[in-house]
Amino acid sequence: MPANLTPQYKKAEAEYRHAQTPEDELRCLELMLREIPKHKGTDKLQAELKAKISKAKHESEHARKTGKKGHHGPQIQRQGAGRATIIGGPNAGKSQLLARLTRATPEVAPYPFTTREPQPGMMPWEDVTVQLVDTPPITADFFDPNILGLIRGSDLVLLMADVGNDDGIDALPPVLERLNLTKTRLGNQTHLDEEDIGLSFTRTFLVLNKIDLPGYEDRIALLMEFCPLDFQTFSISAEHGTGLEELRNAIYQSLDVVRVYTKLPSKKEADFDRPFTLKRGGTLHDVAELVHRDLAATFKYARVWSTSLVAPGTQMKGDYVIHDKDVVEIHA
Ligand SMILES: Nc1nc2c(ncn2[C@@H]2O[C@H](COP(=O)(O)OP(=O)(O)O)[C@@H](O)[C@H]2O)c(=O)[nH]1
Ligand SMILES: [Mg+2]
Repeated sequence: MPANLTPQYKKAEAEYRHAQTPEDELRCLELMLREIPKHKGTDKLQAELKAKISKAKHESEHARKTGKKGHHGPQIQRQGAGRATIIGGPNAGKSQLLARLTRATPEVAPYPFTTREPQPGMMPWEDVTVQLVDTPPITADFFDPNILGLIRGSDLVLLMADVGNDDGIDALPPVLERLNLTKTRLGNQTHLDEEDIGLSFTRTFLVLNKIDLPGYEDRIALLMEFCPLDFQTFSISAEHGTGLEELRNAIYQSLDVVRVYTKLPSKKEADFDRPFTLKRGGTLHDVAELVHRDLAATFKYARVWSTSLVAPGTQMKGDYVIHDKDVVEIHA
């Protein structure tokens, strides 16, 4: 029987994937259990949620007692409109890509394992930013488990392969094999498995790097033959900059967010420096929540300036769906 999961459930599920601490995880799981449609088709899912809740309670208790925060390894706070994590074998050009798309200055070197810890950087896109996280390489012998938490908390994974060298394409299958041994997988879309909520898929782009080197076309053809992947694919040269703007745009577009500028009733102008971003389909109510939890509770109406509305400053209710670049003035 199909589970017919509701949008409310899916929202709770998305939050769960981004949970950074055991407490947060517990809160999201309880919300998921509350929101899950209660019928035969979701029996298994409900049982799993209950099991996860009791485990999360245990972990949260443990964290409180020992004073340890979280269990996902070194924490990198999510920032910006979303997060994309860069993974791949050694020397794929992961750090070079981070250096190219952000202001971060990771070490880029022609030998493996230069990157030992995940490192974030902020990628500008128009007037917003997206967090990119560079990671240590994944090989048959080396796998930093912190990568799993990062992938789960990401909106997108950039799976990189070096198509400039024969070793480069050989390094890709072990990355997938290592991940397939875990419950953190790469996919075409981001979702939790409906049968097993522990199994998480994160949307992935395949990024083929070093197309400035000769013979890359043959290697791409070979790679597609022995390692067919149906991920959206980009061919770039991180060093020379080829294909980077297309990739930058696709990374932002994949987040599927809209921008909204807030304006105080007492001010003439909106705050155009720092837009909030929210998932496409988000409402005025969601904006109020982003500004402040209390504001969501006391929200009365908002005046909205939008290309989707004829009159500027129209009064709208909480269920108004935000369009990109709307200006809103919330009244509580
Ligand atoms: N020819 C070429 N070399 C690159 C490119 N991107 C990175 N490299 C080189 O590949 C090596 C590994 O790059 P790095 O970013 O450290 O790889 P990482 O181990 O995946 O982080 C360095 O010597 C880089 O200069 C590229 O687009 N073309
Ligand atoms: Mg590196």
